[in-house]
Amino acid sequence: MSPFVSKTEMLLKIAALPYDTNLRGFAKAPKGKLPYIEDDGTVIADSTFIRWHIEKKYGIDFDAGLTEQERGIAWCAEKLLEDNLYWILLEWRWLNAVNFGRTADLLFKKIPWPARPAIEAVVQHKMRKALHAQGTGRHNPDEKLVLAKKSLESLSALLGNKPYLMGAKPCGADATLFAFMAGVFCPQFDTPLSRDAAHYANLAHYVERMRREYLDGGLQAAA
Ligand SMILES: N[C@@H](CCC(=O)N[C@@H](CS)C(=O)NCC(=O)O)C(=O)O
Repeated sequence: MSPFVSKTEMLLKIAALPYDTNLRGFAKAPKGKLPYIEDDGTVIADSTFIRWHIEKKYGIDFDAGLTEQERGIAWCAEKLLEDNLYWILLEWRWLNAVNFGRTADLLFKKIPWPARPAIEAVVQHKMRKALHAQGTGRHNPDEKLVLAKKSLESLSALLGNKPYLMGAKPCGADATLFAFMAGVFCPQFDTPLSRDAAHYANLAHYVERMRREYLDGGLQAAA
């Protein structure tokens, strides 16, 4: 449900660090957003700060073996996903009636009527406001699509025939690429990109490869 949570779980998997998930933590999120982690009493919020915490505390360099230039490219790709494509995906997931219905069925299934429609309306209002403030919400559907396609085409070109984003070994940005592409190609959600998966075959295959290699049994949380 959340690419940032999936990214963090994938980082923990790549680092081979054990962890437990807590699906009821949202109310206590220090920045009002997921993910955050608690590690030996220290709370760290935001997937990027979590990554740096893991690297510092456990002596891991997710980008080991990459040149400075490659590290720069990986960072740019990651932030393209998190700070640009994310907003378009957010709109398709939360403001498209069919996709929102499926999301709400997963997230709000235990909330009884009449509270559920009220909560759904509040959530959608919040998303719409955030999208408008960030700017993506001001583009028309064709403009959003052309931006999303450009991002996917760029990522597909960057990945090319390599097994991972920057070469033969996964790097930090692979956790992010996996998380976002798993969302893009998730069969439960209908988007112009998921309908065009064949056009981005290397990215779709990449998701399956990462899933096979790291998730056997699946991510622990569907947060
Ligand atoms: N920069 C943050 C972004 C986290 C984020 O946007 N999380 C979303 C879930 S995908 C969230 O918790 N949204 C709740 C809200 O905005 O109220 C990170 O990298 O962790």
